[in-house]
Amino acid sequence: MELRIYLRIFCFTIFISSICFVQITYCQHGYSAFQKKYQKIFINYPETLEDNDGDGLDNKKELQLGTNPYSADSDGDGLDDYFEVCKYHTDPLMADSDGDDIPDSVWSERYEHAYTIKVIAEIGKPYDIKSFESFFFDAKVISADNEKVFVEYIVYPLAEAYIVPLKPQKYPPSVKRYLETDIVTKIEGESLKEVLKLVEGSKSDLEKLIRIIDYVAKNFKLKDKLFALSEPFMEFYFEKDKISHIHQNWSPEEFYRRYSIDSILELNCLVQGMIKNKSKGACGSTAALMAGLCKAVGIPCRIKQSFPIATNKDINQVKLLENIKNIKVKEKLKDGVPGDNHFFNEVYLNGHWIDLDHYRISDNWLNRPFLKSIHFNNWHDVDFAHQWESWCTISPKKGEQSLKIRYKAYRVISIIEQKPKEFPLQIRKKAEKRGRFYFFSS
Ligand SMILES: [Ca+2]
Ligand SMILES: [Ca+2]
Ligand SMILES: [Ca+2]
Ligand SMILES: [Ca+2]
Repeated sequence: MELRIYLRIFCFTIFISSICFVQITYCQHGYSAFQKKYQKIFINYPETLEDNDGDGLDNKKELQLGTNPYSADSDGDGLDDYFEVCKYHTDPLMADSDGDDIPDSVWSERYEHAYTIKVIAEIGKPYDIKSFESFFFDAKVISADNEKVFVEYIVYPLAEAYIVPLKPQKYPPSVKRYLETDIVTKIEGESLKEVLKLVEGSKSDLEKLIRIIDYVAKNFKLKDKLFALSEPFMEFYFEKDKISHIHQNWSPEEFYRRYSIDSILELNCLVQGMIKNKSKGACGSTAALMAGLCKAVGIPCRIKQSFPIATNKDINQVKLLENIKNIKVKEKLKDGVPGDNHFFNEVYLNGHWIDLDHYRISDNWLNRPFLKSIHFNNWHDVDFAHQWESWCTISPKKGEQSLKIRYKAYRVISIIEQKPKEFPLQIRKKAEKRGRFYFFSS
């Protein structure tokens, strides 16, 4: 019985990690599109820009849009200018864009102006309700019991973060937390010097980040297949600065026969070792690496886990996609799986958490334009490893010998396509004046 369970866990890990591995290997080759995109940004903006109200839109942009550069929420409706412009496509100058006497910030009003997908999902423990939201979607808990929670997600596939080099800003305390390091993400000594040298002379967080991405893309190699497929650092338990124990039960013996604990630590478990050896594993340890590097240069960074909106491996989920009429969106959703059961990062840039996904090294590390997955956990480093493990398994109850597995810690129940409301021509015209950051339709 036990052996069967270990085998299933092992296969599950291989299954998830192998997809990450394929993506990372694929991405080792051309990151020129990414480089070009951001080089262009720096050519367009040779100096860092001012953002007086810290809403993420620089003063010049606000002048262009007609919004107030001294107020994050020009029309006082509870939605920041940035989100009205980049995500909701409501009018940042009208508290009630469609004139129905309900302010734009009300849940049902926000998605009337953009093409969205409504997803209802059931999520098992452990979860952190605060982690459910992202730039690409909003999330609302519909109901909860002791074991699971039902969440309504409104996904904005056309949302696009506006990213320009801004003058450095102060971070709010809730964000500062993501600058702290621990044994996994700590970088010291020569490695720290190497990393700090990389960002010398950078004028903005964006510039620092681009240099770090470039450094990882050019220098870090997947150490070997077995490492890539096993995410060994998740199997270590840490207490303060020490390894307290290793979750040996969880690992197949084969793994430990081939690798000593020291070599696992040295090569792929701790960010310090990864930098020294220029090695990395699959998505989980690369996310740890990125978190360590960003924190070292003063950019708040966190590790995220996501699950796919739909999976073509599951016939019931394919059926759910029948509701999607937009062919492009449908195809994306189908092909987004199951690799989006995935770990990546969010960086705090220009006043917002922005996706930083290392598997799209070619052009979309930052600000990936279409979301196929839903975030459901933010992790602060080591908590991350432990929680992931408990998400896959249930600790044995008293008297029970072995761990139980929970493969389906989440389940998507429905997927509904929502088109923007048909607005009178007058409203549309006014909206379209605001250019590409405003009004999109399907
Ligand atoms: Ca601003
Ligand atoms: Ca503003
Ligand atoms: Ca507003
Ligand atoms: Ca508004």
